[in-house]
Amino acid sequence: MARPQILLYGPMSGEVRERLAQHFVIREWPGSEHAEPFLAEHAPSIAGVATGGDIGLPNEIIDALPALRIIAGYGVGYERIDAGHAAERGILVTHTPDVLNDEVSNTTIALLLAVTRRIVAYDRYAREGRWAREGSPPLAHGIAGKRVGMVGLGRIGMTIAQKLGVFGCEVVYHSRNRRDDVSFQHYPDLIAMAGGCDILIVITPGGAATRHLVDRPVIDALGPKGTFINVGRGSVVDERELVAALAEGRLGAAGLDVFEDEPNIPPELISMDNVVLLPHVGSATVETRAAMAGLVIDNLVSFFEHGKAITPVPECRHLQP
Ligand code: NAP
Ligand code: 8YV
Repeated sequence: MARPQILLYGPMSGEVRERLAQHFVIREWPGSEHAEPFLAEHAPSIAGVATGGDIGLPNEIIDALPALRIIAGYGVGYERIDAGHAAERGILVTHTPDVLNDEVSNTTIALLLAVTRRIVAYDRYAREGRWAREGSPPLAHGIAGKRVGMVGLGRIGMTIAQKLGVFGCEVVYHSRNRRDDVSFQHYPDLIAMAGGCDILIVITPGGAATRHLVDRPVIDALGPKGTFINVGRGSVVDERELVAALAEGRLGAAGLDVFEDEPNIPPELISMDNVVLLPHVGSATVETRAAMAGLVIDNLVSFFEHGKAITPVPECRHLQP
C-alpha cells in the first residue's frame, strides 16, 4: 500500500523529518508565495499535516486539502488550529498534552522565584559592580505562606500547584468549572480571587474564550504588592493595561513567558527591574521538546497504522472509534 503523504507546515527538526520519513511521504510547505502550484500538484493526496502550535494551520489550507484526515499539532495549546472547523469536515486534530507538564511547571516556579527573589536584578547588580561600589542590594520577598491564585488548574496548573505546596504557598484557583478532586478553594469570580492573593499565575489556553480575562479590574485587585506571572498565553492578559499598571506602580512585579504579539515585547517592559521576561520557553528543553515531537509522530503513526490517534483535542474526540 502507498505510504500516506504528510505536509510539514512550518519548521520541524531534522530528527522529526527522519522519523516521519520512515512511515510517510513528506511534503514541505513551500511558503504562501508558492502555495498555488504546490497545492495544484499535491493537495489531492495530502492526508495529514504536522504543524507547530505557534503556527497552526489556516482554514484556507484545511479547506484546500480534500484528502486531509488528521492535523497533528506540536504543543498542547492549539488555538491557532480551528479544531471546530476541522471536526465539521471530519478531520481529527491532535496535540501534545501531559509530556510537558513537568517542564512548564518548573519554568513557572523558576520565573516566580526569579521575580520575587529578584534573581535577574541581583545578577545585573553583581555584574555591574554595584555590590562592591554600593554594598548589598535591597531585600527581596519569600514565597512561603503567600497566597497564590491559579488562573487555570488543568494538567499544567495542577502540577504547578503541587510544586507550590512544597514551597509552603497556599493555593486557590479560578476556572469555569470547580474541580471535585482537589481541596483548593475555587473562585468563580476572578476579581474576588485576585483581591485576596499575593501572586496570580495564568496557565489557561489562549483563544477567544480567554481573551483579556486578566483586565484592569483584575490587575488592580492584585494591586501594588501583587506579583503577576503569565505562562499561559499573552492574549489572556490585556497587555497594555499590564504595562500601564507596572509603570504606574499599581502592580508590584511580573514574570512573563508569553506576550500578545510574539516575538515582540512591549518596549516599556525592557527597562523595568521588577519584571522578568522570557522568550516563550516554558517547555523549551531538549528532553521535553523531544517528547513533544515524539507524540506528534506517534499520533500520526497510530492514526494511519491503527486507525486511532493517541491525544486528540476535545473538539475532535467524537471522531475516534
Ligand atoms: P488544560 O489541562 O486544558 O487546563 C486548562 C485550564 O484552564 C483548566 O483549568 C480550565 O478549566 C481553565 N480554563 C479554560 N478556559 C477557561 C476560561 N475561559 N476561563 C477560566 N479558566 C479557563 O491545559 P494545560 O495542559 O494545563 O495547558 C494550559 C495552557 O498552557 C495551554 O493551552 C497553553 O496555552 C499554555 N502553555 C504554555 C506553555 C509555555 O511554553 N508558556 C507551554 C505549554 C502550555 P475550565 O475548563 O473549568 O475553565
Ligand atoms: C510550545 C506551548 O513552545 O505547548 C504549548 O502550548 O506553548 C509550548 O510548549 C509551542 O506550542 C511550540 O509550538
